Amino acid sequence: MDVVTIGETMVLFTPQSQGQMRYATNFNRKFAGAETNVAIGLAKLGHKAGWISRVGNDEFGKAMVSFVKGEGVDVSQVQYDREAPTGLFFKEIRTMQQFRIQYYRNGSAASRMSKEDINENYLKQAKILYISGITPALSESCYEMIVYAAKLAKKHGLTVVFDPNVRRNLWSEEKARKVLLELVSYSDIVLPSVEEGEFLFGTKEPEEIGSEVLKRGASMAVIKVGSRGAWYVTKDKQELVPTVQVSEVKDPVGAGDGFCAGFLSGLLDGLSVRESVARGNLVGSIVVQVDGDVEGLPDREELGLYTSAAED
Ligand code: CKP
Ligand code: MG
Repeated sequence: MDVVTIGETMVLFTPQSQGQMRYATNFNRKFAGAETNVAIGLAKLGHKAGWISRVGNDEFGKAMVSFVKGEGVDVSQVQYDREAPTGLFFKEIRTMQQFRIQYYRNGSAASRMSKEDINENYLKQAKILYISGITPALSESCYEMIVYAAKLAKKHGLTVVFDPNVRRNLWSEEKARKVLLELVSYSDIVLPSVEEGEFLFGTKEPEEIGSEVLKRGASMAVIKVGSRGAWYVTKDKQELVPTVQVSEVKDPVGAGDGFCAGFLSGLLDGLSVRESVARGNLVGSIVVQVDGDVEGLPDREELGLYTSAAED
């Protein structure tokens, strides 16, 4: 396994009409969750990715596991929970620029994950553990599990990659800041957006966000600065890697996960940090041009086409 991820994936409903969702009667049904968005992105690019989770023992849970498996991700560590349902969320499209997320995930099967869901032998054979700040917000047992998994990964020499993915509607600001900073201190690579960096460290300057991350023990921070691209900060070097401009953003949700998949794919291929960040930027820019969080993730062939177009 190249990358193992742990987290909740939900059924995603998107109204077929724009505007207030109360008037929507027809919805598209998809699946999304930061951790599977990343795992699917990596699998589509030919890497070996696995997903640890719990889903309800219900029709949605079964469809979701088939979907994620069909995208090439190992689902051998996904448990079916007989007592709790698969979580749902809705992406309300106000205007093409404005999206609102509504979760129905309280008490979901995934929120009942705990340390017992982590199989040490499975985890230790991977190169990278990817975690996000969403999982510890789901419940106390999820928080404990993520801390346990991060420590276990460190013990076995995996690279711990952490995307803070701040979700203010899941927990209080104080709790979020405290727990996310704790997780930064267990991580090797931290991938915040500039807004998340500001939330954690009180500064909008990518250089300062990067130095705060490094101070806490990580070896690299990559700060996503929206349509400007991403800044990477290591002990020896820091620079902005600009992204390609897109003519139309159809759906910005999932851009950060696309970035992460592209960036990790570059590192796994042995590219330089700069080249890996550029691949992350490119994948993020492709994702936002397609409706859905994973539907735009490119495969190798598509990535090649886009890469040569970006170089022209
Ligand atoms: O930060 P991103 O827009 O890349 O993340 C989007 C994902 O996991 C989305 O798929 C959703 O299911 C979630 O973040 C979440 O729980 O908010
Ligand atoms: Mg994000």
